[in-house]
Amino acid sequence: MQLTKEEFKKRLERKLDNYFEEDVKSASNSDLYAAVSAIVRDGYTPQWRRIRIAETNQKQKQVYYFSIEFLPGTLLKSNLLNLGWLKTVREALADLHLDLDKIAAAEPDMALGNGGLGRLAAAFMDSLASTGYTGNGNGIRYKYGLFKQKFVNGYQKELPNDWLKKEDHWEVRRESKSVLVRFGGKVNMVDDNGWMTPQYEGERVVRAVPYDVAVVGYKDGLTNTLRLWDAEVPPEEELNYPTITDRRRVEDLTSILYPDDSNYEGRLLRLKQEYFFVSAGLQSILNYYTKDLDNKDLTKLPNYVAVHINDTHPAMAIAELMRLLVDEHRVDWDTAWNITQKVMSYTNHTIMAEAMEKWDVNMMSQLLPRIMQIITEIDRRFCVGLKGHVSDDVIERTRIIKNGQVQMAHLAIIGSHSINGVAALHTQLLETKVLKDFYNLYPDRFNNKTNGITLRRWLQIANPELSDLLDETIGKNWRNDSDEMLNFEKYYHDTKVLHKLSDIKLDNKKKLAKFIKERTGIVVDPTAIFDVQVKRLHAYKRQTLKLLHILKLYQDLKAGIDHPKRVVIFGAKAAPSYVFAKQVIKVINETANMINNDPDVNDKLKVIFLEDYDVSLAERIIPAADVSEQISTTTKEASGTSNMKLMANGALTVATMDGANIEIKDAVGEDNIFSFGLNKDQVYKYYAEHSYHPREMYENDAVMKKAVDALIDGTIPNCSAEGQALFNNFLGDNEQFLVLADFEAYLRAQAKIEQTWKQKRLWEQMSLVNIAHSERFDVDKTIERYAEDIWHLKKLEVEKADR
Ligand code: Z15
Repeated sequence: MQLTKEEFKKRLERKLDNYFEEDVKSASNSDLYAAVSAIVRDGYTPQWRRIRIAETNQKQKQVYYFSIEFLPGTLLKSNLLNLGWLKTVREALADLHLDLDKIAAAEPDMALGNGGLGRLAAAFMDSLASTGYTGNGNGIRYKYGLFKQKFVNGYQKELPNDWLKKEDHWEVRRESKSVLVRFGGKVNMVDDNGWMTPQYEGERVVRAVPYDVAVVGYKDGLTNTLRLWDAEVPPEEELNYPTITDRRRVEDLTSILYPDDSNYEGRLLRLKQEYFFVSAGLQSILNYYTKDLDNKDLTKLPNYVAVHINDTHPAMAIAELMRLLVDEHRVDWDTAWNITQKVMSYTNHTIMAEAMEKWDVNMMSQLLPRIMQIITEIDRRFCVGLKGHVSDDVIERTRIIKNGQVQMAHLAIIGSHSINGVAALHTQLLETKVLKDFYNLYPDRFNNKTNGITLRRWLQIANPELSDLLDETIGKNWRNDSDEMLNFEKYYHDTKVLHKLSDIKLDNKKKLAKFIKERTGIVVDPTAIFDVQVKRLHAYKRQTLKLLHILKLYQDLKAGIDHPKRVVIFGAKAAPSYVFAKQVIKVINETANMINNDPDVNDKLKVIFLEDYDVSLAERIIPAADVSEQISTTTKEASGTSNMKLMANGALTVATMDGANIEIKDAVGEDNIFSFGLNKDQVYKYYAEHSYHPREMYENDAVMKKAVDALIDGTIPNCSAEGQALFNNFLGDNEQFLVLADFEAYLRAQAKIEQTWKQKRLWEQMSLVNIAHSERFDVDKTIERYAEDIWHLKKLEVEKADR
């Protein structure tokens, strides 16, 4: 039954009356948000229940995506879209003189992730439901999401993100599915009727309570579950937690999301978090398998269950499943190992050494004595198994425990049947460099799965005008079948369509300009080039290279050299403990201040660093971008996904040949992208030969010298210490990210951008080609490949959704 406008209005009145004793005229946006989201919940709840029953009846294999981060953003509009209600509800509200966008803005952003990795996990959830696979998310219900970023005097300050303050409208507490997770204590193995069984002494028991969030698939899709675990004192253990401090320690387990992206800190609390959600998730899977499915034969587990390990954070799942099988279900080791390997698969998201998790053996032994024993045994058997077959060097390099540390990536690889990278180049580097030894041992386990994005969110929700233009030109079916977006290329010579495209972009830029004015007080010209770099702040992503380009433009403008008008827009959070990243923020903010207030610049250049970049802000910025900055040091960005979102919205990419940028170039052709910079062989040559000498480059290139010197010669006010830090970094022989090596090539690419910008029609044509080819990065395609190659899933058969 499709919802009509009239029916919606009726339901809205009823909800407002029941919940708040308000009517549509008196209700606040946050009341309205609560009422509309309640209607949405009523809309999917019956199907959610039906799907769960169908799953159990059909006993189809299911995937459980284990991830320490999920970053869905807001859910109201996306749930409306997926239910097929978005248009009706928007119009019904408009009839009542209400604005859906304003109501939706009252929803706190569910920021239980840092960046690409968490956003990918959320996209996978949406896609599994939309493509019809039963996929479950397994993660942590952090009380505080990723910190809110503020700038004070140009410095980043972090504020807690208390997203649950107003209660979350999507989650359902499922106390009956609670399980117990054990930490610490001592373990003794005792013989129990011939089975060596652990006896625990003095361990602490924590109750894991799941909060389920419905994942509503698009149109006729499924309604799946994202299960997030919270930690509580078990009612039967109250006496063991007598003080408030004791209790708080339990609650603290799930209280904060570690704010580091691609950077590992060996904190005990983080290790606790990892084990907590892994153990809870696996226990609930086995409960379902043995009780709901009534299956006693655990050797068949791989026919029903796939567990995916998203980066190494959940890699303990391998040892924990072994523990549950061997200790609790009394499966012999070899059989259990066989089951485990078939169940587990692992995605690697980075080749950077500083992101590789290595846990201290002593720390792990104290916190998780039995898990440490099991990992030790896995490691021992791995070494024994290889002895004599490969050199001892290879064994030493690949074993799990080394120098008193547990190499989590090694555990993940050894215990899984599939290891994938997230873009073609990334997988190739894993195979030939970073994980070469493992690739030689297990070539069949390695495969590539290039990342994807939710086009539903980034086009249909974030850019409705462009979506309408696609409807008018290629018809509506691209909304169900992204392949059809390729037909948009047929309009390459269609002047009317090209004009419309540029009108839509201008419109989106006006909206962003208005937002920028509201947030910063700064007026920007919507006809300028909107040049966008949005992503975490990280040395390897090289916001610094953009900064040097800005300084060069500024110096040109001061010297009377003209450039097309440009607004550079940054969005980026730095990990609170990442000193260099924070220095970069300070210098960019001071540079922005200087340029935005310099009358000589005459509004030709503006630099806008928007605070608190998150999914919601991305939805405002990305549709308004002309230029997409994807300028990481080649080999360092595993894939990138903002590159895909920006492309889908018609931005032209300036790109190093890194990560998925290469595949974007393959898709659009080299004439439709501005590629530049060192290739991977040149990068590795610098590292191998220690031949990078940035000071020589700086001394021999007057333009570069002038831009770099601006950091230390007093040009930029109020940041001499930070400017000096950047300066020293750029000129050091061990500067790994090779910023100066790419400077000149980057300037050339930017000059080409300026040239192209002046050819309006060509620009629009390039933009059109980018939009058309973004179909290649539709996350549904990525998910189909995971489902087929790694998880071996079939689609659930359900009657067409009755919503
Ligand atoms: C993270 O966001 C990514 C990798 C990591 O190892 C961690 Cl800990 C966090 C990112 C990659 O940097 C990015 O290139 C990739 O697109 C994204 O994961 C999703 O695969």
